[in-house]
Amino acid sequence: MTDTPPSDDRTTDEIDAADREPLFDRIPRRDFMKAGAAAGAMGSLAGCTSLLKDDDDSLASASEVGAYVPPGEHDDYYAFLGAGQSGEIRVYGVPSMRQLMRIPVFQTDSASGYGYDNRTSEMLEDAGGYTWGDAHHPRVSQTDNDYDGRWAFVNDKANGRMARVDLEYFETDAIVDVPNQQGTHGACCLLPDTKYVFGVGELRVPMPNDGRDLDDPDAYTSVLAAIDPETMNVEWEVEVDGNMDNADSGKEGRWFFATGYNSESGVSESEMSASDTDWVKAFDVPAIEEAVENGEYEEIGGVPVVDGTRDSPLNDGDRPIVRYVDVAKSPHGISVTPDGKYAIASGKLDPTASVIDIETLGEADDPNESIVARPNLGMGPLHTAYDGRGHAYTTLFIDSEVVKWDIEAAVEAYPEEEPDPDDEKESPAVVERISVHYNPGHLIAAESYTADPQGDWLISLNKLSKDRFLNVGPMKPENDQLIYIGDDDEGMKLVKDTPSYAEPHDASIVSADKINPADVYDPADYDAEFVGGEDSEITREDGRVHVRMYSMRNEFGFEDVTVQEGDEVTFTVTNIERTPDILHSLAIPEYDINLKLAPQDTREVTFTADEPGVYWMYCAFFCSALHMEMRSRLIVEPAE
Ligand code: K7E
Ligand code: CUA
Repeated sequence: MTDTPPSDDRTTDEIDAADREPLFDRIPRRDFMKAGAAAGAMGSLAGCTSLLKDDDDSLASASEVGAYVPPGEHDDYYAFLGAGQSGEIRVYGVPSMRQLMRIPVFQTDSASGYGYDNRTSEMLEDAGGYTWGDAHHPRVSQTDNDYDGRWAFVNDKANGRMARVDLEYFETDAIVDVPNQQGTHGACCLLPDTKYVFGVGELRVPMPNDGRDLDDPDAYTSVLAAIDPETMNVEWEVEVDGNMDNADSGKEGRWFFATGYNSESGVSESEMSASDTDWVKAFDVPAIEEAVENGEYEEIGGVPVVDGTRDSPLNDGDRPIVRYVDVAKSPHGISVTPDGKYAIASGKLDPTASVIDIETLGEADDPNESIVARPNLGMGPLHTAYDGRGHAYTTLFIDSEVVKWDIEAAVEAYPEEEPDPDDEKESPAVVERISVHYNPGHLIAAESYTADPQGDWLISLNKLSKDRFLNVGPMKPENDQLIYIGDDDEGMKLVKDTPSYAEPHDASIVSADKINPADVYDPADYDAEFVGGEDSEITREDGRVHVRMYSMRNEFGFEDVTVQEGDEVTFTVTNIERTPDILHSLAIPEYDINLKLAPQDTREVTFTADEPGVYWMYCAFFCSALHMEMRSRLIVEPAE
């Protein structure tokens, strides 16, 4: 962001200040001074934990605002967090902010055995064989613009994938490696009914990326991918100009929106941020489907790819497939208001948000006529959430604030002509601000992505915690802060700090009664063959050994399993218990095997017994007083 070469001894505050410099001419001087003074004050108080005290009226205790959930009681909401480069989805209870579960998606996980049994390791292998991912945007499926509790989808920004998590079992059940997409960034279901899951390609690459056009960046493109949520098949893609970034769906089944930076088609930072404007791309989904039906596409990477670039003939007529709306430079987040009226794109490198009137967008000849407000919010607006009472809440990355503003007030205040760039006023639509700690990325309010947000809780997903927690070394936790937004008169209240492991991005908060997880598996729901209490057997054929056995407290189906060195061995193991919460596992030391076995679940693993010896197969979940004794021997006899 700066031309000054970084020196080794700058403080974070100095770096923050340097980050502001290139924005200086784009933001009101008064706000800059204020922000600078705040940064200075923060610096002088570094290490001082009394920065926020009881007399700070932006604070509330958990019990004051109903955030105290006593031991043994349940939360009102599930929050599903895309845990960034940890590759997983994390599940919190809200408002307690207790971490309830981690769902591995793009990474293997030793506790749950994810990536160690045949089914999940083959799924990861078929999806490209990558061992990590960058999970940003977990979006829960909806029917009629409300959560239906079936699935959560999440993108892999690193390796261009989309995954589906089954919310009956809270486990990843499908991953697709999206063709023609190097980084899948934005992710969202087409609403109201989750007809598609969209993966938004961020990085522009040659099409196809097979060695052609290596140094011809003008020929690179990014694509939007429409994925069928049932089959996880990529149905079609649309090629566009410029990078894409975040995305959200309209509520009516027609429009899908993606922000984008780099309308310049540059490859360096200065090239990518040269222009003062970039686009929000509005995809007209039925018009694209019609083009696909009419065969107006090219097949690339096995997928029909429709040309949605600005010069495309498909954007020529009176029903263009993609409308390019000019917005201030490098917009980042975009989200559609609960009533479906507006799509709001946050400026990132510009202190404003652009409010697009969706109905106008469909009618006007010039898509730019659909911009109906551009409130000045503060420095580094990234993402916006809603309370269902007409307010928007936007994170300000550089100012370390959440700003609450009134959407209709911003529309009323918008001048007919272009806003004056020297206008120093913060938007009159701003209701209040609250400091967060520090540098928020996404924020999410309860059911903000539906037509009916709950309006009580908001989580600010902050990138830095600096000195707010005990020092744990150079890599600090992130800080997920719970903010109460349920009382417009009293204002926003900061209730909790929650340290979290790198690095939550987006989240979805869903009312607890809309998610119905199972307690035990239903064998009809999986392919592996259920091995009942009577069915244990060992079959051998041509160097292949298949061991079918049950598990239960406190035994496996066989006390000993003997195989020959070099045999290919398959274990099919069922936990035959029906008691909720009693899990077993089959861990085989030195063969790198760990199958998690939840009640009524069956897992399979295949390996080559290439090391003669005795291996104690044991259960790794502490399941009963005789858990230590729950073990059997794998005996591998040396080859003759
Ligand atoms: Cu802003 Cu990937 Cu949604 Cu992160 S993106 S913050
Ligand atoms: Cu079964 Cu421990």
